[in-house]
Amino acid sequence: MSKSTSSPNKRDDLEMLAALERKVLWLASWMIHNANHLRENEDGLKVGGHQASSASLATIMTALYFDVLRPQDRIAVKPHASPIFHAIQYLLGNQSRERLEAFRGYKGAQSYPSRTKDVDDVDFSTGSVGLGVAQTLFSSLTQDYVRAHGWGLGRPEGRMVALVGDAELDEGNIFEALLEGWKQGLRNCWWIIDYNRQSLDAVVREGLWERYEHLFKNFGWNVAIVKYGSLQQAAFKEPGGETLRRWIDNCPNQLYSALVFAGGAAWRRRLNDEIGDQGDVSKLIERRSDNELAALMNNLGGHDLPSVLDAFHNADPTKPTCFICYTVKGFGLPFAGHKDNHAGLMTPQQMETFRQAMDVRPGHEWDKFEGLQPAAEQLQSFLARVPIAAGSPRRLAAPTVDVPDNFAVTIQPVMSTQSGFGAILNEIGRSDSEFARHIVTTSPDVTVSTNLGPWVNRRGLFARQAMADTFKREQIPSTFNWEFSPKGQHIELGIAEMNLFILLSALGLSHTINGERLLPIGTLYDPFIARGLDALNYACYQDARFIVVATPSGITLAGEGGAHQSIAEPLIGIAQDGLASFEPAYVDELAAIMRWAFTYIQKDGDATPSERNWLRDETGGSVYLRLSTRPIEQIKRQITPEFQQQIVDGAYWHRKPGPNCQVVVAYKGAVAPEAIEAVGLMAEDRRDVGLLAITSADRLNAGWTAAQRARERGLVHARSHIERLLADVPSHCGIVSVLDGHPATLAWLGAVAGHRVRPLGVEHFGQTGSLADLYRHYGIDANAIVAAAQATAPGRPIRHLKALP
Ligand SMILES: Cc1ncc(C[n+]2csc(CCOP(=O)(O)OP(=O)(O)O)c2C)c(N)n1
Ligand SMILES: [Mg+2]
Repeated sequence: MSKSTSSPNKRDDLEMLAALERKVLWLASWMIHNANHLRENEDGLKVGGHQASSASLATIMTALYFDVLRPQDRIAVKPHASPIFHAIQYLLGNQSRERLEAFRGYKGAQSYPSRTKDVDDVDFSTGSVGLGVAQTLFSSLTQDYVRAHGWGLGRPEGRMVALVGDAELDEGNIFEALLEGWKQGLRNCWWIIDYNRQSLDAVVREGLWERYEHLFKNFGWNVAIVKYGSLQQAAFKEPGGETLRRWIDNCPNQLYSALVFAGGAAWRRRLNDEIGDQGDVSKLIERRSDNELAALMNNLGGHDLPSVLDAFHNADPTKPTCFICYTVKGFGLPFAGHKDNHAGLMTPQQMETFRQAMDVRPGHEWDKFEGLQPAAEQLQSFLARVPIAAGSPRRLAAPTVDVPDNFAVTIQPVMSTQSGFGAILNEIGRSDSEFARHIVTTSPDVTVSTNLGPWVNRRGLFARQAMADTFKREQIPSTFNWEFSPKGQHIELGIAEMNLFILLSALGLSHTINGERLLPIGTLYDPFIARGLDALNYACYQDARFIVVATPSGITLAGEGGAHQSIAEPLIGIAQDGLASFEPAYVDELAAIMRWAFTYIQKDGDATPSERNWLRDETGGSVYLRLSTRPIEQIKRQITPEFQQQIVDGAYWHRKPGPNCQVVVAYKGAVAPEAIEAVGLMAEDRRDVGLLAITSADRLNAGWTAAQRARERGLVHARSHIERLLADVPSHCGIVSVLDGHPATLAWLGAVAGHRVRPLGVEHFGQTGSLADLYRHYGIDANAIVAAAQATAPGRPIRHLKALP
């Protein structure tokens, strides 16, 4: 059957696998039933569980986990196959009965496999369909990157495997990834399609497998079609077998599903009606009882252990492979094949019948080997021998990379944060330090326009095969040296922000997957965060670690055009879990933040918040830097460690307000010059005006929330950074907040200590113009700040205030 040494070429092993397949299906079904039964009265809701979706992968996952996978392989399991996954882990000793009993409940086994919330060695989280699939592709590229740089060569190469629902292939991000995989010479990647021809609502279109086959082949993949099980293959060799095969091939998806659901007698009626008068094939049908006939017709390749094992063990290792495995949604369960089965749950009566069929005694539902034919000791020793068990737990770790104390950067008198970013990386790029070597950058076709050019010039582009820069070879002058080599440190992506974030997710998990740490930085235009947002969220959910640099941003990009203006991103920066966001105004602030960020993305401590800022700095996370192309006059100043800390905590007094302060201007990012100008304009008419520089609304807000929660729990002395900063600001003082982004980003500042606040910002977009035009148009220029101050902090008329248009 197989050429591979690890394949179960012994009959005994096949028997073991068949028994385990039965057990896996039972445990998954019981887990779902049990959870629903226990909890349906708690809140009137059933917890659900996707019995049917799980069942269609029972055979394939049994073959993978108990035979095919090796410790170095990594797998993304289709979200709704989570019960099967947990059942397998339970059998392997990696999952507890308590957690299975609490399936979908608080601290129980998760509804969809989760790297961060499950305990049973989930390689890649899944849930938002399509993303886990693409993650395997980018993880394979990451593995290539790591090995090409001479790391991790002591470990064997792993295959990155995705179990893919057929309807999951409707997600566009999968095709974006395919294209990128083709460009980068993908290998070591398997996508196993659960071709049950059912989605959530529907039965899928006819002939999709042909489109998939052509498509994958076009992108350089091998395609293995696992259509017929071994019973069917044997029947096709009987007289009349070819007629049966033709009938199966021509049977529409809807009808096949309906007949699977209806069972043996229905199959007989239909087959007799359509091919029953054709001699040999009639005899072939007649020779079988109803049950045997149903078993034959249901014996699609994806439910036949010998067929799937054969396909997996014979895959060509030099290419990525797509397996199209024919399956039945709900296989082995009473609603198998029914188009409404997606959310279907077995009734207590059906479960009882199933229990009896599985030879499970009441009270022994969780016993691992209950009702199985091979002896328990045999099964236990088989499980101890399965290849994947040799490497458990498979989550790896890597030491942290030291970050220099300071980033040397020559700050020009007038400079934008975007060019500051380019200059800082350029300086890092000069060095041959371990730190510089571990940085990997990537960008979806905006490498140069986000200022990564100088870094790429120094460190080169990555490709497994070297490729010279033709312009350079032809001696045509160019600012950029575009040479690809296995040593390059920039991964050039096509214009697809989903790919950017999924690649960052893969690079940012390298320490746990490859045991080698990378320091990934991705750049893109700020508005296009929205394009890749679900993938960014996914990367954070998996706890991947990276820095994303978004530039240009806001309406400050002025002439770049209305379509590229971003408004909501600062709110995303506040709301996105696992992502600390910053929007500095000055390059020295940026350097301080970047230095901190490289350490933060490597942190892996517990979640105890620091008493200083009430942030979870020891836990670490990823970082989002919102930068700007606007050159602004820099300030000559010393960044002391205390000052650096304030910048990182989210704010500092640019101009500390006096005791009689009437108004504070709180600004964030590129509007710093307007805020400064406004403070100057009202200096004569308002007392002790304060100027608060905000570098991170996100961290200020998170610290404030956490400190309040801590106080409510009894830690009466808890104080956050923003509470300390505003503590001495008199309560009658008004605050005008301003940023190039949605005003709600800073509107909460008034709630910290009960000040009136007038939040300025951008709520509408799309207008082109010069910077001055746009700031005036949207109301974030100095005059708008002064007008807001006049309204918020009444007093004598501010004489420099011009009438507003
Ligand atoms: C991005 C996203 N959109 C929608 C859903 C809801 N959803 C979950 S599974 C599914 C389709 C299931 O079809 P398929 O992938 O064929 O798996 P099957 O149920 O057949 O096993 C949908 C729409 C989701 N999880 N993620
Ligand atoms: Mg499906």
